Amino acid sequence: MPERATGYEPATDERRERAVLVGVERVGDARPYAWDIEEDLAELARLADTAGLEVVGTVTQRLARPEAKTFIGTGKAEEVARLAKERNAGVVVLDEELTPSQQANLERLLPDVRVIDRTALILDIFAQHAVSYEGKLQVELARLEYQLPRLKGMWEHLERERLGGGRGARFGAGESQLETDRRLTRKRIAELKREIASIARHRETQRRARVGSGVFRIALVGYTNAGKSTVLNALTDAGVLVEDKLFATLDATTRRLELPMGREATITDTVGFINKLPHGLVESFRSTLLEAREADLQLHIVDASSPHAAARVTAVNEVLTEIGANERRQVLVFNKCDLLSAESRARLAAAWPNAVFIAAATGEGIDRLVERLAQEAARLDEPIKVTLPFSRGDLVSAVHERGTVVSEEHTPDGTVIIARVPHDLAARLEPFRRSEAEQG
Ligand SMILES: Nc1nc2c(ncn2[C@@H]2O[C@H](COP(=O)(O)OP(=O)(O)OP(=O)(O)O)[C@@H](O)[C@H]2O)c(=O)[nH]1
Ligand SMILES: [Mg+2]
Repeated sequence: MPERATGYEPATDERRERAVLVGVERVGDARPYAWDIEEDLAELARLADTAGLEVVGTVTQRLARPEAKTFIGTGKAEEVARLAKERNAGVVVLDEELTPSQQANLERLLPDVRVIDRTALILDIFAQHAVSYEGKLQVELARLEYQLPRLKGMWEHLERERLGGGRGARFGAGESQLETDRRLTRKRIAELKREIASIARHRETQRRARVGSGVFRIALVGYTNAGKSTVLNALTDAGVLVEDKLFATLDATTRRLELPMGREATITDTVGFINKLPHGLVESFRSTLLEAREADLQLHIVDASSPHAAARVTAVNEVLTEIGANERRQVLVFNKCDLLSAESRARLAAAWPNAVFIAAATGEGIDRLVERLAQEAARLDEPIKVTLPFSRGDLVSAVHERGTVVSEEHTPDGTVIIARVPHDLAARLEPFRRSEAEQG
């Protein structure tokens, strides 16, 4: 099977490979928070940097619709070729997902460089950052799915080199080699899907156990590098990896969290999202993202210092919709507030009145966040109406400590309390419940 998984391998020596970036500005993009081309390119440059490339130039093109055959126009492709040559770049990165034939056609127009797209770049970063067995399988699956329709182009390229570009190269032994490659790739894809499904079933069993326990479940979601892992570390002593790079976290980590009033919660940190997140990755990481879909609460962490915070909130919510996780209750948390001016903070607070403002790195606002989490957990409390005998002062105290008391009355039979309490306490109070009729 060919080793060129996505067409781009990070340089192994100290010298970073030089890359030219190509951004496409969509004319007439009517999305509510359209991304401007500068932001797109700045993000692509960060992706390229994270993947180990050195950005030596950028080219942009305004397009109403991509060219069917080559995505960018042929004139633009010539400009890219000239710049790549001038800057001695070996790679051209296009900020969109190219179809396999567009990629092959562009490579023909740019014979001296390798052409890769945004998807290949993101896939390579994921491959470099995958740590767990499951994460590695998920990334391999996404890469092979990406690679499968591109096998022909890659093979043709190799074969041309080997046979010096003779016409006959397309037929004969090579063709069957291609068929073998495709068959092996399909077989591996099927194996990976089975293995991932089996791990997902195991996780499902653990997850079910948590659902049944009545513990409040929180999922951290958000744009990559927003500070999700830092928030997890600030709330628990999870000690998970925090890094100033994109997609530092790929695996899901779940920790227990004690909330005020004796409420138990779990909080899960997982893979971050990005604008134009490749669909194949979302698919193969579906099981890891399940927690976001089933949690009682999503804590949506936003890098408040980004001038494009609002567009990123939209991008994250789009991915959540894609995985069917858009109906969960969500609290927006603006992080990195230490980097904000007072004016920007006031502006954000006015635009998002229900959001929480914190700086996870300094600990600022973490108490307020915990308080908010407790309030959110309390929303799921059960209403109860009980009569507690005077001998059960312990239960009366528990209701006061852990629940919200609506009314309390001392009667000859005991203390009659109407309150909202966590599920486990409600279960302990079950023997003392009184029906409406009894209460009179
Ligand atoms: N100034 C400042 N930096 C922060 C804050 N919180 C996190 N950071 C930094 O932001 C960067 C990313 O933080 P992470 O916690 O790794 O972000 P993440 O959302 O988990 O990112 P991925 O796992 O890569 O998607 C790190 O360099 C953190 O130190 C904050 O409150 N203030
Ligand atoms: Mg992280």
